Formats: sequence, C-alpha cells, structure tokens
Amino acid sequence: MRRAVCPGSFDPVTNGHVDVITRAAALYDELVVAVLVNPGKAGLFTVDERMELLREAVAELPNVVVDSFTGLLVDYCRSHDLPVVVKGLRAVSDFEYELQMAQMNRELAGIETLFVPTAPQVGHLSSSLVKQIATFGGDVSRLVPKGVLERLLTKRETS
Ligand code: COD
Repeated sequence: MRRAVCPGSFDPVTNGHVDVITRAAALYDELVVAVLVNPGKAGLFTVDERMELLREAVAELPNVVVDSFTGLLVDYCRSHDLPVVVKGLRAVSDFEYELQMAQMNRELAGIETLFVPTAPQVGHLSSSLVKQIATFGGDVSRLVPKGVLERLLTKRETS
C-alpha cells in the first residue's frame, strides 16, 4: 500500500492546500494530512479546529485521513510508516526553504519529498494572507473552503 503524508500548519486550510491534497490523494492509496502541534506558537485556530476544518474540506476524498503531530516530522513518519512527504510549491522562495527541509528529512531518516507545483489559480494563497484579509473585513470567499469562511466570519463577529 502506497502511503504519504502532507504536513503543515493549516491555520486555516485554504483552497491552495485543498488543491495539493486532492492531487496528492490521486497518487497514493492513503494520504495522511498531519497538522503540526506547535506549543510555542498560538494560531488563530486551535489544532482541533484546524483538524475539523480539514476533515470538512476533504470529506469527498475517501483515502485522506487527518491527524496531528508534535516534534520532528521524520519521527512521525517513522512511527506511522509514511515514507513520503508531499509539499506544495508556490514560488522560488518556497523552493529554497522546502529543498533544505527535504534534504534534511532524507538525511535524518531516508524520507523522500514529492513537490507538487501549485495550480496557477491558487498560487497566491497562504493562510497568513487569508487571516489578514479576513481580519480587516476583506472578502476571502473564493480563497477558502465554505466551512473555513463561516468560522472566519464567526471569529470576526465575536472578536
Ligand atoms: N499552493 C500550493 N501549496 C501550498 C499553498 C498554495 N497556495 N499554500 C500552502 N501550500 C503548501 C506549503 O508549501 C506547504 O507545503 C503546505 O502547503 C503546508 O503549508 P502551511 O503554511 O500550512 O504549513 P507550514 O509551511 O507552516 O508547515 C511547515 C511544517 C509543519 C511542515 C514544518 O515546519 C515541519 O515539518 N515541522 C515539524 C518540525 C520538523 O520536523 N522540523 C525539521 C524540518 S527539517
């Protein structure tokens, strides 16, 4: 069985993430989407909220499971028998950082990385820009899944 992991912060999941996850899911028998639990960095959404929003966003992809992890990605990969990491690439700046991590993950544990080039229509999307636009009342309805949009609007109303 071919398995891979798509790791990230997903704070929150955007249509860019969904594009990469959808395309990666078509290449593997099982794709694990793993949310990093970073105790040193509070996000807009809790890890549980991020996982719930991801599950809603990938509900139509039967071979995708959502999980979370702490610590090193390679340790999670080893303990869950996941030999491949899938990452999305938006720009040269992504590539430089992602290449370094891919090389390090391979050196640490022999984990391979597959890069999926972003689709042009979502190449400008990032969770941080979405949060910034939503916080100041901008329209992000075309940038995020429906469930995320609803949560962002609720958070704005209650803050
Ligand atoms: N189009 C295509 N891809 C996209 C888009 C888009 N619009 N938006 C995001 N992506 C891709 C990103 O390039 C990334 O591959 C993935 O989606 C997740 O993105 P984010 O922003 O949610 O998550 P990141 O980049 O903050 O996640 C970083 C990790 C958690 C994967 C990384 O920090 C990690 O592995 N941490 C664990 C600690 C560790 O092992 N450190 C040592 C590394 S050598």
